[in-house]
Amino acid sequence: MLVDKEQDYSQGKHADPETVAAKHISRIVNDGYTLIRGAVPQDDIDRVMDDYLSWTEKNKALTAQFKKSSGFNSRLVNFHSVSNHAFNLFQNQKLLAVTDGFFNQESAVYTSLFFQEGTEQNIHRDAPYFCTFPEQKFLGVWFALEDATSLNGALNVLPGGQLLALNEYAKRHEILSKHYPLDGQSSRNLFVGSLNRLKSFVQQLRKVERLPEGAGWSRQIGFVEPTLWDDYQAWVLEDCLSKGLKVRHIEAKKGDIIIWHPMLPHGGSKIVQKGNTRYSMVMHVTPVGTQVHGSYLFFAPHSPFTPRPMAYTQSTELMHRSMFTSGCSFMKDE
Ligand SMILES: O=C(O)CCC(=O)C(=O)O
Ligand SMILES: [Fe+2]
Repeated sequence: MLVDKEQDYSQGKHADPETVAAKHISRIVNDGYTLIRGAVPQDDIDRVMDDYLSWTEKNKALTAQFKKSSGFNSRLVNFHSVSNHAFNLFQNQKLLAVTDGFFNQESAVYTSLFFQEGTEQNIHRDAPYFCTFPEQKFLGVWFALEDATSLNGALNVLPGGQLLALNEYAKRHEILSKHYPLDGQSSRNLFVGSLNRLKSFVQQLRKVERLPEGAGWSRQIGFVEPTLWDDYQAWVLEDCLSKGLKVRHIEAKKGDIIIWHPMLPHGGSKIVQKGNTRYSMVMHVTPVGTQVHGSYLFFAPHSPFTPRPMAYTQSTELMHRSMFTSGCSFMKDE
């Protein structure tokens, strides 16, 4: 396993902010991720931690219901919507220069996850559950709220894996068809699907309601599809390794930010020293107004789908950069 050898762009001749942002963007495109060292002041992180501890204290009974066998809390979804300090992590000029620059558009938080310990997640691409329309209008933005090491579980990435995703519609179709056979009129449906997709794009511009998701398939394809997810991620890993890509382990310091490409395969390394926390927060970032869909679009990109207009909050200048959420909640981790 390789260990990240990050170049520090914030020093010397690279120090001009635009040059720094451009280097990070080019690293996201070419390597699939970048690391912005020391981007968040330590005090700002301490405020987020204080908010988390007081929120879990205030919601003690709820928090207790979401304890894992390790004794730590399950992931907390959209904590940024109840903690201004958490949301402020995103209001970071170094970060916004990169995310806005990558999209060439103003970026916003779609959702977020707050983790108390390492996730030990297998290598995966986020894309099936963050399938934007059009695709790849997404970045994973990960904040180290304390040091993440090989002991408490750091991030693992497969640099270059994002470049292998350019021509994989046939593979997605193959995975889908294994579990969701086409309903007898396959070729006709696919043809109609392509036409409908074109029509749907036009209708979307006109904001008209359209056909249900996954029309043409034997049953409705949902937003979250664990079977399709598992098959797809297993194939992604096999494909990357067979092409010689190597897993890289990224140790991060409290205050570092890691940004990953929409198609970068990544995961959480094993927690070697059990019982240690690894506080971190990941924000799923999209250009303001972007529609985010799920498996029904990712695995059947030529089928019609219902548009999902997304409300991005407009109440204050600050919250303009966030999608409207219905508050924060735990998601059971095990
Ligand atoms: O924090 C980690 O260990 C991985 C997080 C992740 O993969 C995600 O939130 O998409
Ligand atoms: Fe992920």
